[in-house]
Amino acid sequence: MDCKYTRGQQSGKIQILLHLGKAFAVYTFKTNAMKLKFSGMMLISALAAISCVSCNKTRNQNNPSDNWPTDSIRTVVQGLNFPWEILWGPDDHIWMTERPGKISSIDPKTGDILFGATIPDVVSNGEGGLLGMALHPDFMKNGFIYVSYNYNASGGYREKIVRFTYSNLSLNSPLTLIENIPASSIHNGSRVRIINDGSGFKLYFTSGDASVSSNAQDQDSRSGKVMRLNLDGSIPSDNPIAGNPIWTLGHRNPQGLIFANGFIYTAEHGPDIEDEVNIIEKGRNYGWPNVNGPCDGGELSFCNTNNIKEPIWSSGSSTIATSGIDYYDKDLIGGWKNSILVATLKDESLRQLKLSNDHKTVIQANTFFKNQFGRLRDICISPAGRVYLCTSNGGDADKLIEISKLN
Ligand SMILES: [Ca+2]
Ligand SMILES: [Ca+2]
Repeated sequence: MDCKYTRGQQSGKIQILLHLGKAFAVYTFKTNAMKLKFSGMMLISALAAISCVSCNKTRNQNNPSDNWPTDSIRTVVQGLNFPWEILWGPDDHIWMTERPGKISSIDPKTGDILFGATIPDVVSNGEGGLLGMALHPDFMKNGFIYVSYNYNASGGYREKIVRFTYSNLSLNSPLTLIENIPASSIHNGSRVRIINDGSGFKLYFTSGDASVSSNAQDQDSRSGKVMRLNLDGSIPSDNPIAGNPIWTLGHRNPQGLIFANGFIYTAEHGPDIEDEVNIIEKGRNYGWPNVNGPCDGGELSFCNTNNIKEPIWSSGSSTIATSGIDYYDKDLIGGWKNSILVATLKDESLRQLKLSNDHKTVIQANTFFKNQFGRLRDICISPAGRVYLCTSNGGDADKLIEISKLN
């Protein structure tokens, strides 16, 4: 039984359905004698599927047992062009966007590109282009892929979220969920996540201030926000402002977004001081451009009157350019357990932010791989605990790197 492309109990259940479906398809029209055979096939199929669940469980216990490296740092794919989002899909492939407009899926073990397609109306301008991506929780059934990208509209350079349906090795049926978000050659935010926040699965995504900093404080502008939609693009009835996709305001350029420990964490770029990691709370104001990092000095009066939520970590008097983040809770790299991992661009490093037991504060910060790979844009983590990084150096020389052990 090949379990390579299945994972966890949910996949096991799907496998059972697939087997039964196949048996029904083949044998339902047969005679009584064949019905016996059908029952036998059902049993064999069910047993095979159960055994698959069993071996998947083994594999998911952070203890990889195949010949996949567990003791190295290696390049999985090279020759990439500004990869922006990397995520571990429910099909156990790494799904990736590249800024000029390409979506790929990658076999993380071999580096083989299993699928690639380019979205035709992506316009890459400076830091803009095809940016964030998320897969629907039932991706294996419905093939829904959500992407955030920049395009040219009649009013100028804009950003939108589009849902594609992945089927027959192509992206089909584009459905625009939200559009006309202001965009710029800098500060486009655009990280996308699907999060079950207690009201079912919602689409969360970030926007940058698109070079107009005052828009981040304007609740009628979609710039400089964390926004929240239903998965069909409609606005949830329990958003802070009726009929408005805005969940929080006062963000400069949030390029990190993750849900862990019951919290939504963001990372965002500061100007020349105070990159931030925040915990996102409904309706709160995160300060930009009136407040940088924690509330202090001349910021205090604004903080006191504007429901400001201070960051749980900030970079102080300089910046490192925080981009994609993920939360590490695996055993494979034990020193990273209970940490937010942050890809940094300017600092050309991975930053580990060790969390407190209640996950609300950062108790230690450590730097890894300084100047080793160049600028880092994003991170994803496999169920076995391997960490993947993508670089952002350009020149068709970007890489997907696998970390399974620290030196
Ligand atoms: Ca802030
Ligand atoms: Ca401050």
